[in-house]
Amino acid sequence: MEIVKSGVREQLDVHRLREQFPVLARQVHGKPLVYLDNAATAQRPLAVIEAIDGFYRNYNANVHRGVHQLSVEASEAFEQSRQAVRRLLNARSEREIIFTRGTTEAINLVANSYLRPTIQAGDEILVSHMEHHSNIVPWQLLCEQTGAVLKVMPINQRGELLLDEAEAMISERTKLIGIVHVSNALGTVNPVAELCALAKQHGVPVLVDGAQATPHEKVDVQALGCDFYALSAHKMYGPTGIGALWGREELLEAMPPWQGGGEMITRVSFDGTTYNELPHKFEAGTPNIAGAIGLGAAVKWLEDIGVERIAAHEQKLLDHATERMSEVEGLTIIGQAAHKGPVVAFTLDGVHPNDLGTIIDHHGVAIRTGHHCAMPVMQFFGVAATARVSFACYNLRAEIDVFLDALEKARKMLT
Ligand code: C6P
Repeated sequence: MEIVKSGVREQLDVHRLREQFPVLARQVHGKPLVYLDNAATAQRPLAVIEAIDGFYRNYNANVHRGVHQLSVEASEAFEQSRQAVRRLLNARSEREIIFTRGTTEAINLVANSYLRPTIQAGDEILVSHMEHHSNIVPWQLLCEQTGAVLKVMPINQRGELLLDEAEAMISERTKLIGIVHVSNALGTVNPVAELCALAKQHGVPVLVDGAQATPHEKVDVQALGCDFYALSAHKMYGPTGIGALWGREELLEAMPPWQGGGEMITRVSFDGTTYNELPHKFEAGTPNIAGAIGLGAAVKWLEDIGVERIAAHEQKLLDHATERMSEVEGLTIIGQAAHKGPVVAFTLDGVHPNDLGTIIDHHGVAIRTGHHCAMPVMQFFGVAATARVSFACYNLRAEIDVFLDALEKARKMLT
């Protein structure tokens, strides 16, 4: 699949790539599907669908528990997926990769197991104004229960983090900084490495919400200098209900388990229990085995295609969409950062985004409308909701044109 010519990989053959995604061949309301809701969840390639199917057909068994052949095969596949996630993030060790239900659970794990045991009243947690609710509410819960304080790092009107102001907020009271790598609501790619370097000077750990980053760019947690990194498989062509938390081994070692049950122990008696080693200490109960295997397949698939090639293709789509959408009367793009992922959120004068989304859907085009689980950033921009198109490796320039035709028809109908 990988084509290398004199060291440079060729551009994506998007038409061929699309054949690997069965759902893209379907029609919606009698029109060819144009799927532009990839930030909500991407579609799955055959490699992922078949990996999950293959597990259930051929070697379905519980992991780490049986001596029988099926369990051995399932355990091997499960652990190979952990290795794949380790490679994806360039983590030092597979001991640092904890399977979770997704980004949300990964962040809750850090809130409950890393911060809760040590945080005191008056301590501070910093997050940016553009966070998804999953990087706000777990900290608010913790603050309510402990008297700690959640503080907001400001952004500008383009939707960029104000790094100097953020640095000025870091003090000896700061116990953690949470930052989204790529904003789902604006598309902003945050200067994570710079923020981590600043935080490090103050000895403050940084958790990165990578849900929207891993499908679009090469992530290297060691180069970023962060301490925790959260991801969801379903944003990167893998299944729902599975994701991962990466954490620095020394931090994870020192953290207590956050859920108790099978798998996370070495010995249990009524006199006391000893916990399993990393990463199993944080994986109580039977895990989402098929999901993890699907996630491993998604990582391998991304490696085969090449995230850099995907990013180059998506950048062209983003440029084309931004240019054409800027010409639409009454349309305002919300989120105009200099460095953006393939997301364009917008409002249209006098039109509710939900009405727009419904009409556009009748042209076969799937977009997302609403607050995108990022209400504080909507409040910052003074809007209740936006419409959002978000691109993936299989999207075509021509699909953006179909969307724009549908948008124009909707605009004429609604204004
Ligand atoms: N954003 C969107 O349409 P989960 O649900 O745990 O897989 O991911 C949550 C999450 C966390 N952070 C960011 C930046 C996200 O974009 C998301 C999911 C979807 O934008 C659903 S609201």
